[in-house]
Amino acid sequence: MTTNKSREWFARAVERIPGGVNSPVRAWRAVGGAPRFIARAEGAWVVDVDGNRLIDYVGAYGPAILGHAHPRVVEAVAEQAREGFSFGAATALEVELAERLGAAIAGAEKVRLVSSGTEAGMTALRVARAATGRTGLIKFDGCYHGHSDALLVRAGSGALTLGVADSAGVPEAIAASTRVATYNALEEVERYLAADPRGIAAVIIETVAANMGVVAPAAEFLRELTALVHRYGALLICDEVITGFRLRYGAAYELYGAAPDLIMLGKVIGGGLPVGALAGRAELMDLLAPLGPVYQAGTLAGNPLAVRAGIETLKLLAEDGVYARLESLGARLETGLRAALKASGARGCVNRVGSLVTLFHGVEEVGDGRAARAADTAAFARFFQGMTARGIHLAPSQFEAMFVSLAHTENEIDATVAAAREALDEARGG
Ligand code: HOZ
Repeated sequence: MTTNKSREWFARAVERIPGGVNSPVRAWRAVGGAPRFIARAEGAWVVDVDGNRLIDYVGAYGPAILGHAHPRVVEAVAEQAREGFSFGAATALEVELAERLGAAIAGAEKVRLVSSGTEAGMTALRVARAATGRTGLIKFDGCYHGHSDALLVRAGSGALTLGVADSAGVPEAIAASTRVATYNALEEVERYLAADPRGIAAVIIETVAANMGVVAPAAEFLRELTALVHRYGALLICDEVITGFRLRYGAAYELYGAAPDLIMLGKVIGGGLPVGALAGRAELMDLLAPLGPVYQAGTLAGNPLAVRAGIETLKLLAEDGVYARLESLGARLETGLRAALKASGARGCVNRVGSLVTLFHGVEEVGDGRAARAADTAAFARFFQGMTARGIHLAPSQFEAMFVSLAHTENEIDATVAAAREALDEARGG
């Protein structure tokens, strides 16, 4: 498959855009070569500027749960565009989305719409600090909550892929307020809390980690974490930017017995347009301006096009059988990838929760950030090249999930598994 045009565009891109990309996760530095430039996408497929069609598992890093350009979402956005793009004023649409989120998520008594998951995280932390009068934060190694200063410590996603998990430019004093615990290790959280019982404002966690590859919370971990955090008067923030409305209609934390005070949302709730949200208990959310003293704002917050796309997406996700279908497609991919690993004799393991899947190379089991970092990234790079050559579009990192959508069919999953089998054989020199 020729990729000349992608390479030409990349050569132009690097002249004007740092690294040629507008988000580091899109770079191919960890796998080698020039990134594919995507011209369009439909259903489970993306088409690059050279005209190659590929089965897509990037899924826009999460939003594309219906597949790309679902006709009903396209129509809703087009209809809204004719009414105007942005007003800088309150709209009925924002109320409708906030009501839908509130009805679907226990604990989302009030909702503030923002434009990205990063803003949701930054605001969550500010509210938590204002509410508790404390500054300390505990996060988990390998979890990623956007790129605000305090949260870019031992971060996952592109920061992990590119080896900049502790970003330059974050003031030492801010980074020092963040403690990092091992995902699934309750005793480490307890140690931090006991060492500074009145200093920790919040503990923030991805309900299911999906920015160090997919790592599920251990049984009872989130329930026990909730009790522990509250015992010390701190707040629990569940980051549901990836998992919200992906693993069930609502927040995933309800599957695991957690009871957060604040909830971060994004991705699916914007249907592929820029939307994030902070939700939570009313008395905390009412600390936000204009009611309270915590300032947060955004020219495009609650943007009508984005909110309309989100509402239409949620309506489609509320239909019967949606999450059973995603579970069944995810399970088929998991089983197929496991069989491909076994048949090729390659070392690795497959982690899956619902429609989030990761094949870790070179390791037998991954349950936390340290185990994820032990994965064989060189083997992943070879696998990635084999998959892209066979028409399978993966994120260019061992540490990003594969996102299965409702537009994928059994045929596409099976073709992916067949490609994986060949790519694994090839990567081992078979
Ligand atoms: N959480 C996303 C990927 N894991 C972020 C996407 C991005 O940084 O562009």
